[in-house]
Amino acid sequence: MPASVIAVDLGATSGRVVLCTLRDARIGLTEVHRFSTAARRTDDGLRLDAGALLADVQEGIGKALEAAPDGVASVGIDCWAVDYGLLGADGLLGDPFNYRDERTTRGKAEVDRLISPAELYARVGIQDNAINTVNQLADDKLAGRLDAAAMFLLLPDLIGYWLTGRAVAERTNASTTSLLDPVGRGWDWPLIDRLGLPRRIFPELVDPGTVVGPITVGPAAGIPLIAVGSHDTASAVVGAPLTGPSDAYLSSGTWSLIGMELDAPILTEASRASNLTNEAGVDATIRYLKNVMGMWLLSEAQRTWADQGLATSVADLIAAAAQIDDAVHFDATDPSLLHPGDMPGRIRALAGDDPRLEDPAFLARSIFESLADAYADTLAELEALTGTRPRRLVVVGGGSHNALLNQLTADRTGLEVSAGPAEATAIGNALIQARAVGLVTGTLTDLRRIVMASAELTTHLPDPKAAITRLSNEFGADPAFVRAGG
Ligand code: LRH
Repeated sequence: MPASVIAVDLGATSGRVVLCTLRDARIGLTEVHRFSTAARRTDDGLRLDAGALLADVQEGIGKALEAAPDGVASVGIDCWAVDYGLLGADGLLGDPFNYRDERTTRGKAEVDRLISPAELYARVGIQDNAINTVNQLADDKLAGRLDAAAMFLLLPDLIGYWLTGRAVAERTNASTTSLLDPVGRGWDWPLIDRLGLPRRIFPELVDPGTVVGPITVGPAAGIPLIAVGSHDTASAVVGAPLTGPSDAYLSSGTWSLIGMELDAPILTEASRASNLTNEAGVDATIRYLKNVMGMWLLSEAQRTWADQGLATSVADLIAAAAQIDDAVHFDATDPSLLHPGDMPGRIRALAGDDPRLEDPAFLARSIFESLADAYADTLAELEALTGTRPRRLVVVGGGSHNALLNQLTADRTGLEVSAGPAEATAIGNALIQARAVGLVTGTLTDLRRIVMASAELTTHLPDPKAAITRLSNEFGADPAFVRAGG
């Protein structure tokens, strides 16, 4: 049996195909193909080129096979959540919409008309977020786009269907539709009926680790496709080096997903008020987390600056932001920041129009400070709602390279921050395949031991001076007074 598997990881800005090799209880990664996954603004909304995604996935699989002289045991695909394709009798009914399209406002109004947000949360436990599949499907219903639909497939399942001919809905991603019962873990049929969505379009649910079937087309024909944690965040959590239930995680990329791994969902009104979500995790865990806007704030600001002729790189912005110790703070979970458009302008509107925000370095610093605030607030909510005090924060994903943000996070939360691996999603994807084909065995704890043995992790400890400021803010004391030991 070959010791390698192919992880296809589709992120919101780029996709990558990674050859992952398991040897001596360690995992090694070789990225063989990287490509853009960005949505395109068309006359008919913000759309994804699903055909181009498939072509890049096939190209990457071909390159991975060339790089694996002993062959590969399997292939697995993960992708960002909530987006999907509708299939009719003759294939795809138009290019899939992206969740940042404004249509979700219409769809959400329709969902709110048919079921109150409180009742919906108590049933499915998913955050109230315009991007959710349920809102997108409601818009499709209003536009008549479901009439000819035979099937709805979330993006990784859609690509899997094109590769194998078998249509399934992998559970971790299916939970982000807001149409899954988080306890019984099946489609919530009474809810689907109430929303006027046709039952016929919902495919059979499968768990991560299921063999979807042999790939029938392209360079990997004959190799099995394994359903992994096909929601990228589910795979990232598998690949996060958590050492126990009191380790919190932050999957840091386009979004910042900050949360804890639980055994059972929390469906209370208090949980809804904090807008924490109960997404399905691998091995029937619950990913209890919050969506914070993340690096999108910076990348979208960079796009605005580029339109104004100002080229900036993330590395330069971080370096410049590290030289500043002043910032304005805004709510990095505010829904007004979701859609594409003038990000500096929207942040200025949220942060009281401070003219210093014209300076990219000051804006970057303000973004990082505001993200760290949101992380600290969320950790406090997680503690209150789970009854478990987070002991350590494990940051994974591309954002784990941002040492300034890691340090601000340690200072603001008072927790040890462990950073890495940046490729946790591909690792989590690969480990679930490796377990399914028998290359490794064990629980998530065992799989995470492989991550810890393979990755270089960096630790950021809270600065004692920041701890004094934090405590004095908490207790309302004057920092000078605290310092004087009074
Ligand atoms: C991160 C992510 C996140 C979802 C969003 C749609 O890539 O999957 O977990 O909420 O994208």
